[in-house]
Amino acid sequence: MSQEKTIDQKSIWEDARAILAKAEREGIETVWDRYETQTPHCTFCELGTTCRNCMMGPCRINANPNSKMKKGVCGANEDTIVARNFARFVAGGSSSHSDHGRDLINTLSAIADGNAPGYAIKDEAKLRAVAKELGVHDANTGDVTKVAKEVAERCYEQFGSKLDHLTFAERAPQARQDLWNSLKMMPRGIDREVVEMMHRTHMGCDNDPVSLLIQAARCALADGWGGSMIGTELSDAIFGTPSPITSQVDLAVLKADCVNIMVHGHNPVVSEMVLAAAREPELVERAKSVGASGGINVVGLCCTGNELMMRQGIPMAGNHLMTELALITGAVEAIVVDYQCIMPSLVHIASCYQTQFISTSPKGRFPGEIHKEVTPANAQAVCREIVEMAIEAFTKRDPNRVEIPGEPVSIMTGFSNEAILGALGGTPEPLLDAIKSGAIKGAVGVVGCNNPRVQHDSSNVAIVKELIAKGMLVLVTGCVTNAVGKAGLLVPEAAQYAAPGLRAVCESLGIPPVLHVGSCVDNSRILSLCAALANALGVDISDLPVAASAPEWYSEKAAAIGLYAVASGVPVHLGVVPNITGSALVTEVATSGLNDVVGASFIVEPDPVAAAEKIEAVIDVRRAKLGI
Ligand code: XCC
Ligand code: SF4
Repeated sequence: MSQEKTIDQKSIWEDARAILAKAEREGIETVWDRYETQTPHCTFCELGTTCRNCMMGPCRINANPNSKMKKGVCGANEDTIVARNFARFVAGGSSSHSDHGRDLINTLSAIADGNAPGYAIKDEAKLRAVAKELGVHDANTGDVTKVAKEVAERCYEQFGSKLDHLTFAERAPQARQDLWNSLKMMPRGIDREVVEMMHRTHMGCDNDPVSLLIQAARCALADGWGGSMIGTELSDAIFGTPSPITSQVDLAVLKADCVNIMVHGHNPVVSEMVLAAAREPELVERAKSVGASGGINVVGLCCTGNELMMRQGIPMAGNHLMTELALITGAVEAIVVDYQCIMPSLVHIASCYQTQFISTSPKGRFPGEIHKEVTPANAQAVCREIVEMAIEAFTKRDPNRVEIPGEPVSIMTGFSNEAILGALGGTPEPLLDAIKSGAIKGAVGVVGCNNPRVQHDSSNVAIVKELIAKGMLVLVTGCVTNAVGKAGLLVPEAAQYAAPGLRAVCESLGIPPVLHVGSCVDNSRILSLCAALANALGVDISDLPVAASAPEWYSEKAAAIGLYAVASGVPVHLGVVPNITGSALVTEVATSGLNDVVGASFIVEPDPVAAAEKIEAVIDVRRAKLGI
């Protein structure tokens, strides 16, 4: 039997605990309640040894010597089944990031066609730089709309079957590219790698666990160096490349005297336009006229929140496990969503209040929603309409049911690679010098989600504190951002918690020891930075004193990120055990065998303090090999 967790065991945060108490009082079910009813989980599924890939099954494997269930009906054993399941899981994640990237291409193309009113190319220099990389003729001097159209065409091509490698993979050091080619791991086309993954995992195709894992890595690389990288680069071109800016996190960024609009999901194409509409003076006046004296307050959740925060300084109300709680404050007029990580439970919770749940993408539909499809052509008008609906909802708010706990916490954000290198004088050399001298021991990307298996944000915060105390510069994305922001680690003053060398570097530059580099697709920024550092040093990424960590991950996308990082030569810590342990072979390959193949592997360790030590150990070995 699972044990009911106390409120304090559910989350480390006061704002979360206050609203969890409100949820109990108001009889509203949350993700933690449902987690409890679902546990203990099915052991076969946790081990990864269930297969539903055909109608001779479903099959379950029990590898125990006394068991008769050692093979599925078709004869597949636990190694094949575990590898197939993990591979499909990764394909799901790669698809999500990449299909998001595709929406940016559609938007860029529509801008070039003059069919996207309200959108623009805010960073022409970035567009031209990307155009040059993609081999666009006249990238530097051509007419900007023509260049934009060409960039869109080249990006669409990255999804197809005609290329032998993705263009952005050329950013990786030559040694890494050669390795990918020799392993048949070089990503060719983004859609192609996903389709091939689904094909290979059909009954009676690829049954070799190692071969399956190599294709899974190729599929993940197509995400990191393809779909996600396109998403990041085109978002920068359209909405501007982030530069340092201050903002706030915590539920307290909701304001009692405002029409509160929350954007949730992933794609800035929707959230940027909601923000633009919310800033229209006429709509602000209308909000005031219905009694919202503070006007309109747009706040973010999850990754689209990260996108708006990085570029516009828009505050974030919370991360994954805060999404339900944010609605239970009773202070939200509209939650506007696109896709990914949007719990369907939000529709019901919204219906308990004045909150309008508005979906905007045909790819993200929710029974009980209000659906307002947003396209590049209609976004301006539809987002205006959405803001009007929120203003109307304010008139139905019950002030007696509003509770906004806590205080906003200040943070610094906007650390794109351009901004990081810019702060250092435009080249990677000063950063490399700080790493060589040991002032900075290494760099660790701490990324990913929340998961009700783990006390909310406990591991996210603990591991980052440990790492900076060990002298690691930490880069954060996604839902970890909110965790470390609330912990006070995203401000320059947090340098006091860092090891002396790192502290001195941060103080001289006026930067935090933990840099917010964006949303989850923006993990591609970390890949590009690693590539730039490795190229400047004349080594491979697998030689760099770098690592990554996903302390509280839950999603298929996180698995894709983890695998593309490992396949790029970055060791990855996972704080939640993946469902692969039913195969000794797959577990061995993931946690050690991959080292001999790609120069990095997974470190599975639920305890954050032990995990930080293991990450440090890997980085120490790399430093010793480099002779620094
Ligand atoms: Fe989702 Fe991107 Fe995870 Fe957060 S970090 S729970 S994937 S929103 Ni992307
Ligand atoms: Fe069972 Fe094989 Fe079908 Fe999977 S593919 S369900 S193991 S028969």
